[in-house]
Amino acid sequence: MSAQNVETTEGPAVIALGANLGDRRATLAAAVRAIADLPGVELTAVSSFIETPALKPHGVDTDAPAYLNGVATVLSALPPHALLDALNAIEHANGRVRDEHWGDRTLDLDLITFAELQQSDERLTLPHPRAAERDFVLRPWLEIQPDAVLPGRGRVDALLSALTGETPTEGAETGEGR
Ligand code: A4P
Ligand code: MG
Repeated sequence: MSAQNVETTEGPAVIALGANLGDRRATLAAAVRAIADLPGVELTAVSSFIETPALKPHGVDTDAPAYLNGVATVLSALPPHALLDALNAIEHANGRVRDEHWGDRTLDLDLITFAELQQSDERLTLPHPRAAERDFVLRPWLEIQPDAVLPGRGRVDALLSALTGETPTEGAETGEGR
């Protein structure tokens, strides 16, 4: 196999799942099944689902319904934009309505990383621009991939400890992420 078609090369990808309306656990489980059923996509791991307070543009909102968040990893033969389209279709099938920015939602699927790609256009930014600041993404990701690295930002364990003030357990002395 030649490596000339880098754009369409199969890649490992990280998907963040969130829900704060309806039967959150059932919705996330349905989303995981739908991801696993996508042609060209192999589900490789799913984290546990954690309860997190809703983050709104003005800060944490404890009056809003809490989220259930998790992370799944896949091996995708779909290129990044096609994978994002497929994730949007799964959101739509699960009743997602886009109105308020960061509004409450039955299902949010974000593409956190696709291989080592660092790129941005009007539809897709990789890695996801806010992933490094979100413990509800980093913590479940770390659970299923302890050596995870966020391209351009460094090790996920170091990013999470910088965020929470917790000491990383081991091997996180990258000098990045402070
Ligand atoms: N887009 C660009 N890059 C990406 C990417 N890497 N992954 C574009 C997914 N989408 C990407 O997203 C808005 C636009 O981003 C899309 O048109 C897509 O092409 P959206 O899903 O329509 O809207 P959104 O999710 O409300 O906006 P956004 O900015 O993606 O919000 P976030 O960053 O996803 O935050 N609190 C808790 N506790 N848990 C949560 O999961 N989630 C959010 C949403 C807010 N607060 C939360 C949580
Ligand atoms: Mg989103």
